[in-house]
Amino acid sequence: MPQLEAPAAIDYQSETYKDAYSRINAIVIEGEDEAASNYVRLAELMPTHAEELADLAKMEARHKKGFTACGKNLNVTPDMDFAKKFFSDLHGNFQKAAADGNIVTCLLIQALIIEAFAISAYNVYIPHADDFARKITESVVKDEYLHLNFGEQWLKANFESAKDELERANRENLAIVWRMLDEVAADALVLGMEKEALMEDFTIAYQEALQNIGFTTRETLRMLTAGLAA
Ligand code: Y39
Ligand code: FE
Ligand code: FE
Repeated sequence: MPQLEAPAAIDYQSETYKDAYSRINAIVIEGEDEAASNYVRLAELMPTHAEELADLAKMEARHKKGFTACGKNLNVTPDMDFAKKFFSDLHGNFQKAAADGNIVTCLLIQALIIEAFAISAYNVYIPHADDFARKITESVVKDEYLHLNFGEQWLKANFESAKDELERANRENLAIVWRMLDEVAADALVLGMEKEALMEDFTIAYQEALQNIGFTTRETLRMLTAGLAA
């Protein structure tokens, strides 16, 4: 299969770049906004971790501000309607799990899947970003590792009781991420981000998180393929 290659030099003011940025920037702004509310919701569901979760929510709100500034800096208006649709399935699943008090599913969706998605996207973006956005994204991605770590630690401590729900939630949500990646691949490429790299970095971050929680390599491989086949 022929590989699409990212262009060597990027013109950040070209109409093509700004058009793609209007959707990717919106996705990131909306993602950070939903992440902030997801951690506020988790704080309600996990009273013994409320303070730490409130801190994570504050970080997400700060990330949203940073990325909003990145769009303004390029004179781009983010397409927020597109971004809301982009996240609607994952967001709906999070809200349903929260309403049912399924903390494990909430953590899998926000703290593992969405954080691993953010970590992969930001790391792939950084080498291709404009100077202003690069500095912001570099500081944001450090926080995202803390968020992933919060989910890992709690799920590791509760692994035996969480295991079945994790496998089910993985089956129900991982395929959504692959579809989201498909939907954004063409715009991401305009920003210098290749789909293969995004998939690879996401898989590495997510699989490593599952192993840190207590799944064996064999189990994580099965979980990743279950998501692909769904
Ligand atoms: O925890 C977080 O801060 C995550 C909400 C942010 C998600 C960002 C999602 C980035 C996807 C960008 C897709 C570009 C290929
Ligand atoms: Fe964030
Ligand atoms: Fe985060």
